[in-house]
Amino acid sequence: MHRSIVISTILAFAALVAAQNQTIQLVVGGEASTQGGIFQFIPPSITASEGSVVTFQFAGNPGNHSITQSSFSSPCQPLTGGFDSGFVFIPQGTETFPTFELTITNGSQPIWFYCKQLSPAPHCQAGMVGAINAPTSGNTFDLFQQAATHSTGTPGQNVGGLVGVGASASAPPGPLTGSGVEGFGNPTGASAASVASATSSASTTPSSPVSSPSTSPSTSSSGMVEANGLVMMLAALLGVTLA
Ligand SMILES: [Cu+2]
Repeated sequence: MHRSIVISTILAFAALVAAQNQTIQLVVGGEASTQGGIFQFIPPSITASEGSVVTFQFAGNPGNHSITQSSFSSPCQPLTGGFDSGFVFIPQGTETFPTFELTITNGSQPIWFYCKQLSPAPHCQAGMVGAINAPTSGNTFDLFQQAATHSTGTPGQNVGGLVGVGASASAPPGPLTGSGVEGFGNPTGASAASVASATSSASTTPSSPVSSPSTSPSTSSSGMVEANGLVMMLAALLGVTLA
C-alpha cells in the first residue's frame, strides 16, 4: 500500500510537470474548404500555462497572415510593446510550413492577438483574431471577436517585436525555406532587443522574463530537459523506495 501511494504520487507529480511544459499547436489561416474559411486561427481561443510554448503553424495554404498582439479594447490595433510575427506568405502547394513559437511568460493575464493582413479584405474584421487564457466570463473571446468584426478603420500595421506582453518569441517565423515562402516585416533580434528594454522599463510586471536574442531559441527543449531531470530524480527516489 505504501509503495502504491509513492508510485501514484510520483506519477501525479510527473504529469503536473509535463502539463506545465506543454506545447500547444495552433494553425494560422484556413483553406477554402476549411469550415469557417480562410480568415481564422484554429483553434481561436486556447489556454496555456506559464512557461508553456504555443507553436503557431502557418499552414493556411495559400495564405498570408500575421500573429500580432492587440488588446481586448482595441482588437485590431497593435498593443504597445506587443509581440508580432510579421507576415508570412505561403504559396499554394507549400508542404512544409514555417512556425512561430511563443513562450507564455505570464499565465495570469489574457493575451489577445489579430492578423493584420489587409488583402483581399482586412482579416481582423473578418474575425481572424485569437486569445490565450481569455476569461470564461466578462471579457470573453466571443466578445473580443465580435468587437473585432464590428471595429472600424484600418487594422494597425506597425511592426511589433519578438518580446510581447505576457508572451515572447525568441526567433521570427521560420524556416522560410519552401518554394516561394516569404516573410515580410518580420521582427528581428535587434528590434526585439530594443522592444525588450523598452518593455522592461515601462512594464509594471518585473516578473516577466525577457529572453535575450543570444539565448537558446529552444525554450521548450530546456523545459523538457528540466522536466526529464525531475522525472529521473523521482525515478531514482522510487528505486530507493522499492529497494
Ligand atoms: Cu490573416
